[in-house]
Amino acid sequence: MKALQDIYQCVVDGEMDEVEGLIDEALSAGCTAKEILDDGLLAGMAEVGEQFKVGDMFVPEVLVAAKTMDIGMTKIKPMLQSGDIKEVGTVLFATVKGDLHDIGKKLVCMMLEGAGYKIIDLGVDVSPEAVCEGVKEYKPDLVGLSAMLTTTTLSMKETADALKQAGLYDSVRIMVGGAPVNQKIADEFGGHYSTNASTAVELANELMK
Ligand code: B12
Repeated sequence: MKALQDIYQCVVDGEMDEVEGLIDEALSAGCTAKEILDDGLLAGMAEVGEQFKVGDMFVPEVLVAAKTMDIGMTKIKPMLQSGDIKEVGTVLFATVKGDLHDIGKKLVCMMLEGAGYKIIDLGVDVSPEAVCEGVKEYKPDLVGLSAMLTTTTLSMKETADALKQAGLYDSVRIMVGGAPVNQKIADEFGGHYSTNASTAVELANELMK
């Protein structure tokens, strides 16, 4: 559909002033928030990823595309969350130390919030010590760690080790995700891996049982 194609192109071009208006147009044209997310915003970001990989886009352009995606996600967030949800658990989230990527993590947080979880997001480049402090302060049921760089997947294990040393490891279950992450990496520290924001909700529900 043209309205969704326009949102896709808007993300690729990093037209951050246009995205909210285009989302309104898509909604008026009958698109659902889920379609806007999947076929507009996420499809656009996937294209950005492809162009970045082959060297057709560079970091500054990727940043404005990411900002555009972020504005779009904030706009549709209330539409993806149903009104009357009872709280099912608390998840403390962090992008691990050394890593600044947060779009995927924000999306996972958004979906979990929509499914009734209370989210505490510590942000990006979060040290193992800061995660330990967060666990002490907020007493979450689950800890969600995100990493998008092969190198920063190591920070996940360091975070789990820090939780063990602080005697906090057994009080939480650790969910992990991000493009270079897999279950094999997660197995190294007793983590639970999930591929995307939808399956993350299923995983969280499973871990809460
Ligand atoms: C946007 C982006 C950036 C932006 C980030 C902006 C932001 N605020 O996030 C900027 C420009 C800052 C950036 C910088 C860099 N980036 Co970058 N970036 C990307 C890009 C293009 C898209 C990532 C994205 O947002 N995808 C969309 C979201 C929705 O998907 P996602 O993040 O995968 O998240 C989903 C799942 O992974 C999962 N998930 C994610 N987290 C979690 C957590 C849990 C608990 C669970 C269950 C699931 C889960 O669910 C999410 C939703 O479905 C990727 C390319 C790619 N193919 O991924 C490169 C990419 C990740 N970047 C890369 C690189 C190399 C860099 C830089 C080193 C570049 C440079 N030379 O400076 C720096 C590193 C900065 C740092 N220290 O972190 C490489 C990493 C290679 C590697 N394997 O190590 C990639 C793969 C590009 C490439 N092909 O080379 N980047």
